[in-house]
Amino acid sequence: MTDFFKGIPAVKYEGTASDNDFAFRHYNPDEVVMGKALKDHLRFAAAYWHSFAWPGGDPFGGQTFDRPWFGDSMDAARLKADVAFEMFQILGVPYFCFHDADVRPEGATFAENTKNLEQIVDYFGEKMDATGVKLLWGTANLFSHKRFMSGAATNPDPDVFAYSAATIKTCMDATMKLGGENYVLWGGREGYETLLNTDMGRERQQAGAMLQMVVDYKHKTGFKGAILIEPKPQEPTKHQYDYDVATVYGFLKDFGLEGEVQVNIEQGHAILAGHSFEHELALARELGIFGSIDMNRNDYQSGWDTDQFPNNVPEMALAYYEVLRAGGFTTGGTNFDAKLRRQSLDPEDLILAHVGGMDACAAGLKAAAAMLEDGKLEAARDARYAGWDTVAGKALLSSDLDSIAAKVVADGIDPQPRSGRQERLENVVNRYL
Ligand code: XUL
Ligand code: CO
Repeated sequence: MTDFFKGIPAVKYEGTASDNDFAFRHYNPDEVVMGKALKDHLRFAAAYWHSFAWPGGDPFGGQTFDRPWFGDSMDAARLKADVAFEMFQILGVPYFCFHDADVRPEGATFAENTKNLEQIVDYFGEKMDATGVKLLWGTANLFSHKRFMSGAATNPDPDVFAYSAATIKTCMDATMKLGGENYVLWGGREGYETLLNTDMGRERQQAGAMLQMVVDYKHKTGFKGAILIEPKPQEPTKHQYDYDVATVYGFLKDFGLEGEVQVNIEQGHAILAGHSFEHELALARELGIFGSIDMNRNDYQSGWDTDQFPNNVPEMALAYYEVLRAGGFTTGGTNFDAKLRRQSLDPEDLILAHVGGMDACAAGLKAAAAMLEDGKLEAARDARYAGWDTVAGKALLSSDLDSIAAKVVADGIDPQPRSGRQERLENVVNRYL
């Protein structure tokens, strides 16, 4: 045991009447909702990078957090792992997620990086066995080191493509060794700063070739997890290629990989793309590529990726409504890709941030389940489209313009506007919150 979280008890469910800051009010892991325990619906994961690797900097100032594991040694990496697993246990999160660079010191060479990663993976393996905490997904950080400043797969320099491919292999190996349920690809700097120096056609082909290699490696190794792309429209580059769910789907179709790769949708990225989170979730579901979610929230005033812990229950409810309509998670889960504010210095801030986020998600999911089970919204949706379930409605979609024109004249078709009843439906939603 380290003493980092000294005095902080394991967080338990105490219900809405509780006055204890270190208790869940809504997240009762074993409570059954729609035939499934809440913990199995939500599949919470903590993100290693924000909670343990981020020093608290922003564009105007550097490190604010003073953590005993900051430093570039294997000892520091092991201490970081000790504290991380203590947090997972205090919170009762069943999963975690990591990038290679979050968990191991940067070596002088690629081989040294790989050795450092393998050592820490073994250390994780022991801790996972001892605690029962599992890996939701692993990924490669192909964006922080300066070698990736012009991209990874989409770099103009083939050596960077090679270095990136080799790094992805080591990270997929690490993920598989730890029984990870997904492997994520967020295109950190796969985009451009200016078209004046960018060959977009080439870069797109390079990204397609890399993704094909990832899929080939999955099949070659027998990895059972899902390969997930995480869309984001901008930041760090001015224009990221994996802009949003629709763009990623177009890319997957182009390379024939739409049956192989799904998406990890992040709340804040959806907002940056000018969408709602629920829009991105619903579209992924309709396209058959829904995989997992990164849960956080952006400050709507700031226009950048603030990665705050979620606390807006009405938004969570609409998001989990779409997750439930997708049939819930299979390999995916709810990863807190969220960080503290840089003034939140204390160990307890880290715990309470997660407690609030987990509770907001649980409250949202329960509201979403009640909305779905009561069926009012779905009944209204079905009624709105009922005409398409008639014989005449169905026949239209396989007809032709000549026949339809003749039918409109013969039947005297004269459509009458009908209310979309939006306010009524919004009022219905509010009754569950
Ligand atoms: C960046 C982001 C990443 C990915 C994993 O905005 O969301 O942390 O989730 O690389
Ligand atoms: Co993310």
